[in-house]
Amino acid sequence: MYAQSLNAKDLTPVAAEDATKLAVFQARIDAEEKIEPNDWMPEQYRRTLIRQISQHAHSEVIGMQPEGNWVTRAPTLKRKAQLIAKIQDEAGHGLYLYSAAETLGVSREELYEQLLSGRAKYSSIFNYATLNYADMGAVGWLVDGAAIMNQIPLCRCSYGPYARAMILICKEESFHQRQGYDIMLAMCRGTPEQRAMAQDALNRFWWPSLMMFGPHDSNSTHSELSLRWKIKRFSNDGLRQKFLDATVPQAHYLGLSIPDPDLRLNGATGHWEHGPIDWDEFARVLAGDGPCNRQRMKHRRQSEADGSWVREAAADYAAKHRRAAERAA
Ligand code: FAQ
Repeated sequence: MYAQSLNAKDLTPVAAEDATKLAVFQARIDAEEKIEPNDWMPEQYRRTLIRQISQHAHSEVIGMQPEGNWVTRAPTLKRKAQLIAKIQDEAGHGLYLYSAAETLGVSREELYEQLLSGRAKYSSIFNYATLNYADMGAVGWLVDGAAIMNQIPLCRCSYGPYARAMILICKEESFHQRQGYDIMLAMCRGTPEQRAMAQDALNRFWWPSLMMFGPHDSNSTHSELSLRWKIKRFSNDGLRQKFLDATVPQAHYLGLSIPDPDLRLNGATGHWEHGPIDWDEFARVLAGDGPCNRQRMKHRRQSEADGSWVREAAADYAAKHRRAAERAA
């Protein structure tokens, strides 16, 4: 996904790295030591982290849009305050993550440019529309639920700044997931119309949430190296399975049905099994042809343009103070 440019041809392949340095690096990873910004690291480790962390940051920033759509229409003051707090958290996560990426030697301007030019992508899930208020419940419950499942292991990522950033982020994601489930619970205990809205939101967000974990392991290009370097701790399918096992009973508790006729509990393994995922849909969304890709990018570019005067004013103000300090020196 993300910064295809980061897969550029000038990348030093792992095989071309200094063998001794590589062995020491791997031994540190195996010993669960954290890699810090000034430590030696293989070029591909750096690039993989920049790609993943920046994608994650872009996802948080773009991920504010589907929810921003409902701030003015949240049903009560309490729900509105929760939604605003959640969206603010997501802005904060984006800033944290951009800072973590910057420690790897990439500038924030470059990362923004990659997003705005469409070279860097963001999570597929944020290209789906939020059509009714129950979607705020489904996003919190399922999307933040999937995000936490993926992100708790990232607190143990081998790269120190990313791992440390994830600790606060996961605490906040946990609140997000709970407020989403609380919305679903309230709607499922409400009128038949509210229950129908909750079921409709689950129907639309179920499959895209499963897709969030990425392609099947057999098609995951980056997993092997990311697992070896302990950037990822679990494979895409491994995390998807954990999500499924945690979420299906939650749906049943709500009295909702999962929109998957093939869903079954495997008595022998004790795990839930899902039907086939529509990978063509996933590919279309990644290629920029999902329901809201164009709208999301248009909005982001407009926000960037609208904010340019603030950045210019801040830069002028900083320059003015720098000149004053120089004159006084
Ligand atoms: N969407 O080889 P893999 C959130 C791409 S934050 C789009 O398996 P990897 C909070 C992948 O880049 C959500 N593209 O890749 C929130 C690669 O393409 P490339 C974001 C995807 O990196 C909640 C190709 O497919 N979370 O939700 C997706 O090892 C509510 C092959 O894939 C993170 O970013 C996808 N879903 O594993 C905010 C967590 N999946 O680059 C607001 C950190 C895969 O070769 C509201 N990221 N691709 O062209 C990760 O853990 C990993 O990057 C994965 C993908 C697991 C997402």
